[in-house]
Amino acid sequence: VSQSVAATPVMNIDADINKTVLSIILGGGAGTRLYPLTKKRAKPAVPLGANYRLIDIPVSNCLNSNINKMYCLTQFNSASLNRHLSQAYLSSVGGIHSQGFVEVLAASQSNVNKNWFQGTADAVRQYMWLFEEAVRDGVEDFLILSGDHLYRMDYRDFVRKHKESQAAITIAALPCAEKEATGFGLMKIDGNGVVTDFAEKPKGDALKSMQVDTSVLGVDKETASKRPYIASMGIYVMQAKALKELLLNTFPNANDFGNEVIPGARDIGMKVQAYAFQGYWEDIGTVEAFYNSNLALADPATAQFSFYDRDAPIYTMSRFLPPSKLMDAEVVKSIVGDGCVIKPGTSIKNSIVGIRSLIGADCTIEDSMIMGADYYETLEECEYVPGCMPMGVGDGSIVRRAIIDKNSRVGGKCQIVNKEGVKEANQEGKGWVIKDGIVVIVKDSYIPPGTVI
Ligand code: ADQ
Ligand code: ADP
Repeated sequence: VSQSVAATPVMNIDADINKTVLSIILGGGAGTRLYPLTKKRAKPAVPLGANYRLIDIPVSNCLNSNINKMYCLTQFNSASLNRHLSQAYLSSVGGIHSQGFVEVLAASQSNVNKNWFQGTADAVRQYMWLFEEAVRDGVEDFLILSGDHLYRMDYRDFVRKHKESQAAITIAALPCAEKEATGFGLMKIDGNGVVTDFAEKPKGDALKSMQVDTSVLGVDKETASKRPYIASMGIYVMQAKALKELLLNTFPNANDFGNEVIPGARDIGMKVQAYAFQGYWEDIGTVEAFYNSNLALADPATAQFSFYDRDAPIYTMSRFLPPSKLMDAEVVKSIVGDGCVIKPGTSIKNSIVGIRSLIGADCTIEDSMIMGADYYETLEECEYVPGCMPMGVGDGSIVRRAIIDKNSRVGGKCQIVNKEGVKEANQEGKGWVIKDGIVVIVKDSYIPPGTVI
């Protein structure tokens, strides 16, 4: 919209969004659900879709929505997360004119409380003193996001609806099926979209009682009958002054948004509004959901999220890697990241092969996510490793239904296939864990040649 056109109030909200909205990304608690992917890194740094990291999703959504002030709250600081954010985004958000930033705030850095964050609301409370500085500079609303969601959303519409309804809190919502409903915060809303009832992860009768006709969200009758619950996406716009009041005065001991602050706000008569989101959205915060969503990206029949979007690209670090080299390999329904080398005779199906992956000759990789490596090794470095095994997958290995985390060395003629078909196992000492039947090779592990898992 050109500056000379008289702006309506609605356009002002959009134009000013980079001054009036501060985004707060909840970057992960104890990190148990995605463990062992979070063993050596903060959750937002977990690799996604061959070239990306989880944090790229909310940060890109913010940038594409003209929001350039972002804090990411994590339990601990991670070199890779800070490096990734500064290298990927500083040039686009920083600078004297844009005054934007993407910064990691770790629990122990707080000057108020040296404890770990006790939950999502507690994490925001511990940094309220810093967010208040943004409020003094003109921020009116906080956009609270999660670090482990896969979706594309224009937050401008979300913020605009929030402003128009003058709600204290607006919750992004979508219709959801009975099977998943118990894992979410569920709502009932009136004809104006005002939340009249909110229950966090209810079970049994309490769950049943949250059933509604979700056609109020604008979906067709058939979808409404298959998805009879209104689920919170855990994504909120909150008035800065309302949130301060809630966290510091009304509920000073509340640790969680979903369990305590949101139902509490409604109970004390604050206006809590639902915002109907149309489109694909997935919480990928468990190993199984993470694995399934990654693999789904590679298959056009199942892919619901596209990285190929001209108007709303997903950004990441520019690594200046060479193109991938495939030497007489068969690659079917797979995504191969930058800088990989795949040797002859290897077959890759339904898989994600991440940056700098080295895959030996005559390997079979199926239904797997190989995350790749953070750097290329030199021959000297490799000599310190027993058997001089390079990072990557050695010749003649079979990998099926597995996640191989970064910088791991899987020797030649290994079988990473969950041979005994177990659901859960923990062999961290040996460098692997099985979760939901998926073998996860822990980051930096060494799996000797011939190992069968
Ligand atoms: P959950 O995702 O189960 O439900 P929670 O575990 O509180 O809620 O996590 C929300 C987000 O905050 C996640 O991205 C998580 O990693 C992060 N987080 C958790 N603890 C944190 C901490 N101490 N510090 C920093 N970040 C932390 C929520 C809502 C539900 C909603 C679902 C949708 O409570 O109502 O339906 O999200 O997925
Ligand atoms: P993450 O949080 O993903 O575990 P780290 O914070 O441990 O990542 O750092 C990974 C980064 O460390 C890589 O980008 C790489 O530059 C560097 N790195 C780690 N180990 C080595 C090594 N042996 N040689 C060179 N660089 C390394």
